[in-house]
Amino acid sequence: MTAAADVKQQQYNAEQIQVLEGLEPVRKRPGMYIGTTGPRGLHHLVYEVVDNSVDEALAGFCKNINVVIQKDNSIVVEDDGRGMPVDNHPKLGIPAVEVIHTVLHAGGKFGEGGGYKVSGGLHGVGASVVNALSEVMEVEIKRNGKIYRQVYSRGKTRTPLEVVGESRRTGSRTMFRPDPEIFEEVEFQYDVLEHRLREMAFLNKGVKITLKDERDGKKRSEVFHYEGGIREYVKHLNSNKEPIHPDVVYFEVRKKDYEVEFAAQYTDRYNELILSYANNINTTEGGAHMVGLKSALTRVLNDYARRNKYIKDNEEGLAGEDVREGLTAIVSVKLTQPQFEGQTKTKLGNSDMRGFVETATNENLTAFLEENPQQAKVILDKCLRAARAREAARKARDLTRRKSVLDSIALPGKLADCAEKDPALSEIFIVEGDSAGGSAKMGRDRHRQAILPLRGKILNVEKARLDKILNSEEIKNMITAFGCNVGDDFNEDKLRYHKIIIMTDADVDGAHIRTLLLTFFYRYMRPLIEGGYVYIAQPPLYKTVKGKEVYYTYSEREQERLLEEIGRNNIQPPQRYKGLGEMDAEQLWETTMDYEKRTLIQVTVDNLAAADEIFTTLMGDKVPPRKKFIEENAKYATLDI
Ligand code: 0RA
Repeated sequence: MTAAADVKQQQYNAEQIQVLEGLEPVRKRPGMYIGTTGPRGLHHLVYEVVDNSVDEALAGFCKNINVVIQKDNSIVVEDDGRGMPVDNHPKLGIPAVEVIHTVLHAGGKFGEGGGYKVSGGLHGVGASVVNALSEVMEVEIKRNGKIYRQVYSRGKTRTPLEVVGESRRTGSRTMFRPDPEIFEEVEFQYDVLEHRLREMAFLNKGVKITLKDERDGKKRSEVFHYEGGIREYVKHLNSNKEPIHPDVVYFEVRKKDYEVEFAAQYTDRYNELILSYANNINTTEGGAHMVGLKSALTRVLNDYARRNKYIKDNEEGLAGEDVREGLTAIVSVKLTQPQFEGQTKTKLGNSDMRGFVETATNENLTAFLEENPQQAKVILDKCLRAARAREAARKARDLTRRKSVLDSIALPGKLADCAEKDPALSEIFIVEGDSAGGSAKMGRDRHRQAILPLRGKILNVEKARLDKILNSEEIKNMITAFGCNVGDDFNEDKLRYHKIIIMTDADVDGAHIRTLLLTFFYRYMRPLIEGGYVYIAQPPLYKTVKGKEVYYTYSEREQERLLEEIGRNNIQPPQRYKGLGEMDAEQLWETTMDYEKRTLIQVTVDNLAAADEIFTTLMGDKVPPRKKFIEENAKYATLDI
């Protein structure tokens, strides 16, 4: 560094002190800003940076966004927008780009931009937080015929903004490497970025996003670019399902301060998949836009059905669930002042969105039905069938209620219940097969562990409606044992065990039964999964005896490592467990059920769209995609939904 530059840097640092202090809290309590310092928080850094480029694209100034995972696990995000502003900030007296990167919540306050800032991840905290949590961050800006560069690290400015070259283009390029002092794991997962970037491209039609992995042995790249936007998103979600009408219903309505986009298509399925977004954020808790949409759907289909004599004057109308059966839909709103509420801040609070979405849907969906009477007929027939099935299910349920099966205190005969009455302290093992069930009953802690053996495979709920599902003996047993009922009658407060543990063999059949169970929970008892009550037990794969020592290992890799460690001589031939049934009661307790020694995998749903895709693929009708999925994922020991 030259002397002049040195002096400049020192002055610069002096002026900076107040600003620099601004990011210390982020390093002290990263969770407050990015949720977690686990993998989710790590990937969140990328979204923060990409969001800024997407905003530039939505403002109409940028078409291409390139994201690269570099060899050293650093990330580059490059766009062809106007370039971040470099002029000195009037109050702080430092370049605006530096303010963006070193002052908390400074993002998005510069320039007019000609549009509103819409994107912004769940936490919407901006580039300064990424700087605070990166071991190095570098920006390069092409603007005013020049190339500017500045380096930051751990929240601090490392070099002044310098001109490093010339260019006739404009744009911004950001590189950052997450700080290993902050994150438990700094390796990016291509699949995770792929999923979010594809979603961003669907939600912002016309924007071209590329993702490239340059790491050794992982080289991959993809382009996400959808002129049709969420229309193509719906087609993508339905690609493994059978749509019952050819056109995706689509409309877009823009007002001064907000806009709504909607796309939908019915399939021959029984479950609904409606994804809602506000400013590109997946509002999993719904909110005003979702309420407006649902009420318009019910209204429009009922009005159309009556006008066209699908329903007679004296007949009862369609319920909300009838008009949503088999529906795949996306509603995406963009607004200037979003209010996010709810437990996970994913519920849109702005009440005027309700009327706005409702009116837009009323008008446009009515127009679609009027203009496409043949498609309208297919849709109405489907809704009417759903209504009749609902009525049949209600009658069946009333019948079983009177017979006091579901609501009674009569627990299933196969259940070996625990003594504990406090659900928070109780757990239930759903065990594959009567023989393993027998061992589990003998080996368990009777005080707190209940056992429910299942015989063979349970019904595939993906291919049946609730009325048929409720006739299945195995499913009835589970519902009664859990105590919390099912479907719309589900009541979390009545749940009798706060850990529901699926224990199946470590083979293909075991995986299949596990998937059938998870599909049932996901479709009909979703709060169980959302509440974190569902777990998967990990039985061992190998037992190895050497001298007096007995070792259990849970994967091929672990077994290899063990043999390296203890040596391969003088061991009894390792026993590979083919199923839980081969273990006696004591072994099952010791390896899989003992609170101290066991490993349980908690089942979570990060992402509704991804989960729907997995269950549709695994349990649906189309064989080729299922085969492909199983081949691609066979290496993973557990189903990560
Ligand atoms: C505000 C004003 C201007 C550019 C940007 C923001 C901008 C920010 C980012 C972040 C990533 N890429 C970006 N591209 C642009 C400039 C306003 C003007 O030219 O008058």
